[in-house]
Amino acid sequence: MQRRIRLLLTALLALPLLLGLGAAPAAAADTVIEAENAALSGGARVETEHAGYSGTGYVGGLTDGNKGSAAAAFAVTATQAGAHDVELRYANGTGVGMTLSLYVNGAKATQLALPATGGWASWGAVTAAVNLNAGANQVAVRFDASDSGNVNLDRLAVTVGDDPGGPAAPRAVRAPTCRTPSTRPRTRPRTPPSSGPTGPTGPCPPRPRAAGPCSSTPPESTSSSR
Ligand SMILES: [Ca+2]
Repeated sequence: MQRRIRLLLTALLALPLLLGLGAAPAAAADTVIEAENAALSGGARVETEHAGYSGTGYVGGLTDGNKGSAAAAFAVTATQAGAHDVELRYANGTGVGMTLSLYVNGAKATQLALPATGGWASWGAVTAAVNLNAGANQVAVRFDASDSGNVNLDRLAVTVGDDPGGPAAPRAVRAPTCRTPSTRPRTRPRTPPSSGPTGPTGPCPPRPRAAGPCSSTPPESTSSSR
């Protein structure tokens, strides 16, 4: 009998996994925009020379000759305002770390550090946390004069992230605590009560009355629960 119960419990525990409801999946990007579909300017251009890109190509042209002008602007629609993670997939075959600048709605958000990826057909990704407006936003990757550039851009993925800069998340409401015992030393031992709460802390013990937990009001005359 015990074995059957154990088997039943095992089956019940495995059911969500079988249905794909188990561990939370890795956060899927809310929006993925291929760089080749972004608005390109300043010499940035669509290329397909190096393999491994997603979509139909990648954006090149972020070369020294276009320093200070090359840019790819992505139209990002956010379902909610606040913090988002922006992941840029890129290739840096120069062998050294490079940088580009990330702009959100025209304001510089951060300078992206883009480590070498080991080759032009090897792609890596960096993630930056930015705040987006609800609705339409422009997220732009620019080769500023202060950047070293010289990388290729494959795509941008945007995911709703934690919200360090936004309004504080509501704090969990603490469970009501039961009556606090007096801290005064007792002069004589107390006869244990026949019923009712005795523990100094922890969740409220079940009470037979209809009144809510830890209610300080006297119970109603009716003793039946509603
Ligand atoms: Ca691409």
